Amino acid sequence: MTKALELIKASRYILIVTHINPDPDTISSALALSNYFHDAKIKHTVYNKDIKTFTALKFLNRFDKITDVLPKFYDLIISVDCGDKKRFGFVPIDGIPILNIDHHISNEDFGTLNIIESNSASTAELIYDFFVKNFLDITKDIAKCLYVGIYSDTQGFSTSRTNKRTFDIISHLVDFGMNPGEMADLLLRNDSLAKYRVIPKVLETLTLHKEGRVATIYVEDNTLQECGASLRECEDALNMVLNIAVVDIAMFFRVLGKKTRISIRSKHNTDVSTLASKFEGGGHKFAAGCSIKTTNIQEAISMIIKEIDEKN
Ligand SMILES: [Mn+2]
Repeated sequence: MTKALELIKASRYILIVTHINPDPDTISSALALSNYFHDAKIKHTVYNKDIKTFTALKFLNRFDKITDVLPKFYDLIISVDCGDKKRFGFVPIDGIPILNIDHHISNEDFGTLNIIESNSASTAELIYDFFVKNFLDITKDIAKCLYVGIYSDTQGFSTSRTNKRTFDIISHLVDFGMNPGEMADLLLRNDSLAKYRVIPKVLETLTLHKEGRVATIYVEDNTLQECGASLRECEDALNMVLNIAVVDIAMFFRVLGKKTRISIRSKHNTDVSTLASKFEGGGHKFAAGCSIKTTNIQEAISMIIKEIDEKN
């Protein structure tokens, strides 16, 4: 039994924490654990502060059990895919042990026990390791969760961290009953009409900077309202503009509360995690994010563009 499983077995009630503004890796990593805990009768809750606005993965077993209400009692936190404690969306009670499972290079080792592997393409792969190292059953439901996390964080097996190991894991997940074709129906061939209304409007905002190396797009609240779309339905636009041959860095801006939130993606070996960290953000080499304290998107765009030098 690994130290992580020892910590789990010694606990009475576990709080699994996924990060604010969730993505499929954090949610599916948590659900893989939740499905195991449920089968093993280990008491737990999966917490996500923003779950009410995230419905994309409702086909995963136990998705409906994720809550934005903290339990009254918990004596272990397992955080998945959270680079720092601010990503929890709440302040944990002092002294509660934290099992920190993550693959962000910027992870601050804030846990009592840290399973951090920044070479790993997804947190879901680290959860897979946890199952294998502890000889735990990977059920079909768990295999589906792990596939979603890996598929999503590798952008469909296309990022530079996708390697033989990724495909070895996927091969095992197929052994455990996960069917990639069925998953593609659920993940890819499942778009809303609103998405196709909003994406052209987001693409209309496309501006190229630095001789075309940097692309910026944005969305405003009234556009979302007109189209009946959510922010998540705009996200493919970011990957689309990154696909333009000359573009090295693509950024998506939107106002959230009193700040402008920026998602940054890159290719051609361009590191954007340092750019995000200049604005107290973080992430990976090719995918990072940050916020700027302004509700003026054009101002936020010029602030970021100023920080991009020839090297990154
Ligand atoms: Mn991740």
